[in-house]
Amino acid sequence: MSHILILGGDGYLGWPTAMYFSNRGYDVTVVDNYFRRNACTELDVGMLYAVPTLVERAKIWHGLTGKEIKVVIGDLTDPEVMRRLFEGRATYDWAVDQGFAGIPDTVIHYAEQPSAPYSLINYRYANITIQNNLLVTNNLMWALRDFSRDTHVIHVGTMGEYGTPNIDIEEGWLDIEHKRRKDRFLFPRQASSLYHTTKIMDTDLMWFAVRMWDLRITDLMQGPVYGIETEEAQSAERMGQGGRRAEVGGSERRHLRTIFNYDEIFGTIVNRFMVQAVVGYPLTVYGKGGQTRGYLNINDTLQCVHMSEKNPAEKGDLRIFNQIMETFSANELAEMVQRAGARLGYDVKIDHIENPRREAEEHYYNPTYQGLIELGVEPHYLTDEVLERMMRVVERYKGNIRRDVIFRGVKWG
Ligand code: USQ
Repeated sequence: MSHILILGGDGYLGWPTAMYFSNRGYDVTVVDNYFRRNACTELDVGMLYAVPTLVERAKIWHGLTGKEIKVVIGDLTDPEVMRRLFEGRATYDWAVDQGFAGIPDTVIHYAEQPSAPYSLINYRYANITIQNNLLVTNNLMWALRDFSRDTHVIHVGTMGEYGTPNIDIEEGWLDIEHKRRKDRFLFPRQASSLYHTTKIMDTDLMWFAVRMWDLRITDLMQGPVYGIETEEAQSAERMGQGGRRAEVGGSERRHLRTIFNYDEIFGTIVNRFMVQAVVGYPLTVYGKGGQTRGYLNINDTLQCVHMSEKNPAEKGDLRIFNQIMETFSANELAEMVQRAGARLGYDVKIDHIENPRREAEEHYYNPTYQGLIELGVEPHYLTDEVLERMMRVVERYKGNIRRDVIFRGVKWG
């Protein structure tokens, strides 16, 4: 059985990824230091619902499915914590079988501070972002160099590395002809937040490691993700409610849904707009609303990671895919949420507020995103029906939604 190590296994993408692979028969180990939860508490951002700890979630998952997800709680900026995972010295905070899970065949690297606004609150949060993101990536590269050069790394990067250039965005690389000579380079990158800049630096660290040590790495340039339900969380909930495993119970606290943020710091635009629509908060379109990005459903993140795992990069290759399924402007998203809200009986208003970010509000945007489709990914598109379904889930937690965390105005300029 293939062993998958998920760094950042407690996050919005980490936990659904852990269940997804566990459900498909992989041996899964997750590592996390609860950075995201602690930051949410420190900044008092509120979440749509409470989620059990990673250890509790792994126990619930085991109770429902009989499958084991090994859990390590640790800070991967500490090189020893990283290296133990490859040497058989890791201490599991929860595992049925405490034996060494073995050198991972694949590492999925999500263990990063993921918020652009967080990285620009002040110099302290800027430093936390730089320190966490670069040290974790560098520690991983050195652990692979020293213990396992064959392990395939799937790193989740970001489309924001490219910024919004006035030319078409290729998948990671660009062929350049200069003074009649040709070469291939990383596509020019110019991020508009410090967080996104750390992802550029990650790519550089990984590209260096590939050139020096022949590692095999897939870097997924992901756009903003939306969504709340994944197949595993839904079926776990059904099992809990149906009493098939009565000891697990169906109480709201014990569900296996992913962490869901709707605040300005950790919430992404579609998730934020759905929550705003449900509580009658005018949708917070920043500035003119022409900002266009590539978006994808959380279920497509899982598919993309799975397809990348099944078709690993070659040794000595930094393979880059643009991980988006379609593009929308902020205005288009607001109009879609308004229509979906109307179907549920909400009179959704759209506001254009002063943009707290420094970004182009009207720009050319034409990214290529063929590589993952060619590997077999089948996109789920964002439609009014999909939005309506997601908003019905959000509605169930309406009583938890705090209006005061929706907009605080972290200024970037
Ligand atoms: N926006 C609004 N109103 C809001 C929130 C956002 O108009 O209330 C706009 C922003 O100005 C921006 C766009 O929507 O132009 C996307 O913002 P976002 O907060 O959804 O996403 P972003 O800050 O870019 O970051 C998110 C994830 C990050 C990931 C990135 C992919 O937090 O981890 O890397 O999406 S990408 O945007 O392609 O770089």
